[in-house]
Amino acid sequence: MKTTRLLMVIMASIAFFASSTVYAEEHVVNAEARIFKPAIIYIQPGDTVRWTNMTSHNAVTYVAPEGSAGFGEKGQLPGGSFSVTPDKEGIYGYACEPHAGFGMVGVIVVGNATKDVQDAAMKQADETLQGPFRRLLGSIKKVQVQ
Ligand SMILES: [Cu+2]
Repeated sequence: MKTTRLLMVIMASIAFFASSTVYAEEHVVNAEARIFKPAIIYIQPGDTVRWTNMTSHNAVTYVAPEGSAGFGEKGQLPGGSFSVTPDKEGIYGYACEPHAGFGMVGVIVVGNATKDVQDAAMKQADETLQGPFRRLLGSIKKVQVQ
């Protein structure tokens, strides 16, 4: 009887720690020539995005969910590789500033991509983006809504 109870406590502890550590995943986006691959990624809250091969590129948010700090403040994310954990659920549209004119833009969808979430991101992009950064409108439009 005592052994069974101890076993249950151990099993519950393992389940608790497993659930708190297994869920955070890392997703890799590679800079290939002048595109991000994959251009659209779908992640869960708490997941990390790591960009690789970024020596001559950066990744700066131009569209972000309301209240989000975004990332890549005006080119603060250059270099070979770096990681970001988006702070809010929703759609992030980012661009490589030197190559935005070549369409080097990407989208991160955190959590559920509903039509409302997509519409809000499209509205923000339409109202705020200029020049080549408007290419993000097309990328956000390609997000698979649930
Ligand atoms: Cu670039």
